[in-house]
Amino acid sequence: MLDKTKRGWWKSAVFYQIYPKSFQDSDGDGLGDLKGILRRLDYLEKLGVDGIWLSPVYASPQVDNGYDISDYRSIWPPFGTMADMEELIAEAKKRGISIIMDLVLNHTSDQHFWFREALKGKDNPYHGYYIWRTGTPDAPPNDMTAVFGGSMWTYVPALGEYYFHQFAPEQPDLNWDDPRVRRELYDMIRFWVDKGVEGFRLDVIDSIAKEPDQKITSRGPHLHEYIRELSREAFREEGLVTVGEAWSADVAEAGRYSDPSGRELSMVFQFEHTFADCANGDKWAAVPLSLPTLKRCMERWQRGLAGQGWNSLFWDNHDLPRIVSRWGDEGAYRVESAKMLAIALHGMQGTPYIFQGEELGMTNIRLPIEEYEDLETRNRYAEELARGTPAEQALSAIYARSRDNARTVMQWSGEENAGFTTGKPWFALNPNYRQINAEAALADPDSVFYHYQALIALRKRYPVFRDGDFTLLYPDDERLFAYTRETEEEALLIACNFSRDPLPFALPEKFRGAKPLLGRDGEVLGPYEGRLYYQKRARP
Ligand code: TEU
Repeated sequence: MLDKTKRGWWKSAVFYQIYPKSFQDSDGDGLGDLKGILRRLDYLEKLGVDGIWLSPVYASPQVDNGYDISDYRSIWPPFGTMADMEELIAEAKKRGISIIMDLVLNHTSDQHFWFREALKGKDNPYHGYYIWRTGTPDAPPNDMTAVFGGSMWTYVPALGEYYFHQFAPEQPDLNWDDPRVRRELYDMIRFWVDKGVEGFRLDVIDSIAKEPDQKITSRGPHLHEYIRELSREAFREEGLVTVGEAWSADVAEAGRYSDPSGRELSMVFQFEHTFADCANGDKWAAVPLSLPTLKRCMERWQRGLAGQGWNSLFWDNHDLPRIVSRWGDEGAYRVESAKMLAIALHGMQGTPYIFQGEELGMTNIRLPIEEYEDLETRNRYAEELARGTPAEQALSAIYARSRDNARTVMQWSGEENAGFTTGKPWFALNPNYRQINAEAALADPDSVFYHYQALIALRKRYPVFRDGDFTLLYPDDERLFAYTRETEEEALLIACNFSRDPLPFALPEKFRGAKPLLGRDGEVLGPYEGRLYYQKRARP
């Protein structure tokens, strides 16, 4: 059992991300909820995870599925009550599972009390909680385009002002330069710490410091000052784990966030690796994966943060397409590729995050365009058509990259609605649920589920997973991702075939005679086969 009062406990931990709306419904309204999560804690305990990153469950109009918060201190009623939240925290803790809440500190919903007040007038005390510029209806302060499309500025005629929003107009950015805003947010975080929450995921934390007039939307000059203050004022307990979402982070910046002496965060989610199959850094411009690009990226992050800071490790989350469909195989080698991808990721140094359904090898979905729910997806499709892109070309980009790929409801069984709800699911259910579901996985000792369970257990058993030095092998090979992790006492060898071709693989000299801890033995890696070798070394 990990001592969660000590800094760094998360270095041997594995976390699980729940997107509450799509995880488990308990009352038949077709929406996942807190009591549903409560019902699935034994499943998560069996998997062996040490914490749950819970995507937002706060009161919200749900324009962006909860990433538009209207009250940080109450629960969105369809998800349940505060008593349900307190019960979930307590029951999870009994199972050695920490609750890690998702904090959206960069912006609120436009329905938040603060913004409703701010709209009342320039002299309202809450007006300064947001970012305003005087202007005329036809001339926004500048031409910045919001993440979900349209201008980053929305005009309020009654005020003769624009307000700034990096995302939807319903998500006005908070003004972190106002110390009152920071104090309000710190107090709110302490409210959740006092309820027993043991960690936080920080939405777009790199954007809290910005200079909109210079078109700077992240990594503004005060960023690390604000994060240090946030940590000092709100994340006081040594054992609180914090992970900041930082799309703009490079290795050096991630080292600043996660350097323990800097007293900022435990780690960040960096996204460089998610562009290894994108043209020009555009997630919608899908191209075949360049494995050497991915490997070099992973090598840079592994070696760049070693001894400095700490890596998060993930393939999937609620914003990303599912990794089996993206870099594995949806067909004959789905299970094999899901296991291989798990080995490739979990063998590295860092804290792994498993997104709901990843442990089952769940896949992407293809829907008629009108059935997509995500505002980013819908806006993207409309924009593409408006600029003359052929519909089928626009749709194929959505099939590959829509965030809705991750938001299909969790596949618990082969029964109606995959056991997710007794009502009508709020969003799509992948028709492959009859073959891909938790019930079938638990009944199959060779399932992806038990493979993840084994990887989680290995991370706790062998210190080399936490401490081992990373060395990339065969960097230019287009199909093989192989690396070692070594300490004086132990060594790992990971060998993953990212292709459907059998791949000759000879053990490196130092591993001669080693037997795989996970995967098969032999001198050929099968299609999408992953292997993990472990070696105890005599001290020199
Ligand atoms: O995501 C930040 C973000 O920018 C992503 O939405 C990303 O840019 C996009 O998915 C790329 O296509 C965080 C949350 O994870 C996301 O769900 C929210 O929509 C967003 O912030 C706003 O809160």
